[in-house]
Amino acid sequence: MKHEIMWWMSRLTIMLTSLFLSFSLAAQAYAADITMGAGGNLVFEPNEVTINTGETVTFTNGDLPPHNMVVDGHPELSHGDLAFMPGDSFEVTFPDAGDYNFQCDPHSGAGMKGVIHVK
Ligand SMILES: [Cu+2]
Repeated sequence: MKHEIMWWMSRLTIMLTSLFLSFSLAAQAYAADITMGAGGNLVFEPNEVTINTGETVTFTNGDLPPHNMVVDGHPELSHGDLAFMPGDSFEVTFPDAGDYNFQCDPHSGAGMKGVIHVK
């Protein structure tokens, strides 16, 4: 009986450890945060980031919404829907290496553009 309890406890430890590891691996996939309209300026902040293949960038509204994020030549990576409320956010995962130029459609004329380098 005592051996059985020990066996189950070791099984539980292994399961909890692997659960914890998968959470920390998932957390690592969130590579960068970019604020749209940071500090009341029509900019992406930062407007240049470097991530690894398969990592995710989180775009969050700062001030002066609405904003969106359209990647040149990559509609599948773009988030054309406008985010209207301060604090609204969306995530984009970049599965392939390359340099991705992106812009906010309503504010590209004001220079609201950026680039993501995916290694
Ligand atoms: Cu904008």
